Amino acid sequence: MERYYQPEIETASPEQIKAWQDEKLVKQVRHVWDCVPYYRKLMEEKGLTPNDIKGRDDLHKLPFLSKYDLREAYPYGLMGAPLKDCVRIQSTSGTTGKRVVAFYTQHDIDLWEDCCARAITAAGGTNEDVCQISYGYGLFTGGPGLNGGSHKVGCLTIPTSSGNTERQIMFIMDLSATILCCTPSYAAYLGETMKEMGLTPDQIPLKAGIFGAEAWSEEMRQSIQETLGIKAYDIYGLTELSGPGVAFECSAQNGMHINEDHFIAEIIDPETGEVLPDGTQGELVFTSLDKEAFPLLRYRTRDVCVLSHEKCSCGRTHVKMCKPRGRTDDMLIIRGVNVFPSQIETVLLNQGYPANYQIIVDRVNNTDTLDVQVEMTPEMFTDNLGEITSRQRELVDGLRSMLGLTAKVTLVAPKSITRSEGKAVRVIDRRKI
Ligand code: DLL
Repeated sequence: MERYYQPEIETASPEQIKAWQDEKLVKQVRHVWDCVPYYRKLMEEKGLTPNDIKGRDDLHKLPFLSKYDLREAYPYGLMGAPLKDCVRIQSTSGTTGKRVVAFYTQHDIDLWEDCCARAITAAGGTNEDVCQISYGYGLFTGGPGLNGGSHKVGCLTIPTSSGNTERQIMFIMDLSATILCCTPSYAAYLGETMKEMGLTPDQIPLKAGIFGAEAWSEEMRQSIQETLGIKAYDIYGLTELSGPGVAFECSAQNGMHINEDHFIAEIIDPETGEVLPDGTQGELVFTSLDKEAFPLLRYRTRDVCVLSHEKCSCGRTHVKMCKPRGRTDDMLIIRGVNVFPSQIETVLLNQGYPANYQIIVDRVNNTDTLDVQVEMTPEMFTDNLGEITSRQRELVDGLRSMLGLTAKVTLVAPKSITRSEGKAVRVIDRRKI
């Protein structure tokens, strides 16, 4: 039986959801106009006033916000509530320039934790569960967000934070943790370590995992599910909008429901800004409807995604987003070909390799080079050169048919690629240096 944390919201009719969004958007635009001079100016430049926005159908008229604006307005310029009403900041590192700093009132934290509680409940969590949170705590939103959600569901919460793998495993085993929350790359590492310790899936008490904060393929899901003997659920979010829980997966495990009572999602053409129809791939844009302290309208995430309004078997009615296929700024252009790291991961895992790899891009004699370093599993490890060469050739062929590019593949010894405890660093692009 499917369980919901807030059934009346999560299974509301599309008409009801639209009515909520219409009403909240009108209020939010007024709030931003009154409290955020930075955005008011952007609206004025387009000749808009709050009266032009009568509901969701007018959303496309509003100007976009992007990381550029966050940097311009850093730190307080996009704040929508007086400092005295704000109780928290969270922050994430950007690849360039200033860190992103987001603000929260107590109301904002409450709604954020509700979203995380919905995600935990969708993964089967109840107050009978022991939920270990191995996302980082601190400025990163993963730990604090899921911690709050876990409390709301009533789980016994273990706030281990990330790192100290031995202690993580000790707590999972000693306290019989049933739900694990961490990045998928760290879940894979925990699984690998437990396997080496001789633990079989049936000896591991975990039943579900809530993994996100970075891209991970379906193949990686299968592999984590098998090693840990769990169901692995995806969770999506970003600091600018609150953190984890903007969208989460349900029992159908094929896309994440976006919490549409709090966020309106759009897919746009990243080049032209034009709104694209359902089922078309493009850049994901979010409007937050209830945030008081950091009320972003039409925020461009740079995540490449597809939305679907197809009916879901879990009974939830909120729109689903697919696993992000990469970021517009993650996409590598190698010899003119668009390459997402997730495509490379799919080929590797399909051929039985673990998700421990690194992609090194360089430019030699004015030509881009793509070098994929892949770890062998202990079972594959051999000093038979012929065997290694033939394995490498198989991977080169697989990558060529996926990407239309010839890559150099180097097989490396098990455990030789550094493991991450948070978001994994998969790509080293030396062309920028
Ligand atoms: O990563 C929030 C989070 C914490 C989400 C824990 C899920 C679990 P940021 O550090 O601001 O916030 O990074 C946000 O991470 O724009 C995506 O590019 C990426 N991302 C987040 N979740 C997923 C996911 C947190 N499930 C950025 N799949 C986003 C793929 C994800 N990418």
